[in-house]
Amino acid sequence: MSDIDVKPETIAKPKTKRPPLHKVILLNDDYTPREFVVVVLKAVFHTTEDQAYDIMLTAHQRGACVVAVFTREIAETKATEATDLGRRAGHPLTFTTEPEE
Ligand code: TYC
Repeated sequence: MSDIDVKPETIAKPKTKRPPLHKVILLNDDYTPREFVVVVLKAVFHTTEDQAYDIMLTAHQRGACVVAVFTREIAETKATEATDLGRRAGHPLTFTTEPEE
């Protein structure tokens, strides 16, 4: 065994800190057709039909549903893209983002 004393603070820490994650949240509204919400979830978030239906139904029944989590920029881009698909079709469909605790 070596007599050299290596203090913990002199040992380099691997820099593996992950970036903070942000939730994309689907908000319910009274006007967007259910099937349109499912189409948008599949197109933007690459869910299956069944996953999209479950997410849509949760938002419909509870007012909102977390769709997925991403790094901030990806979450914001996807929320904007999904909201814009609704706007272009004349629907009030809205996706927001918030940092994960
Ligand atoms: N509530 C809408 C309706 O009854 C359907 C809907 C579900 C809209 C989820 C938005 O995030 C939503 N047509």
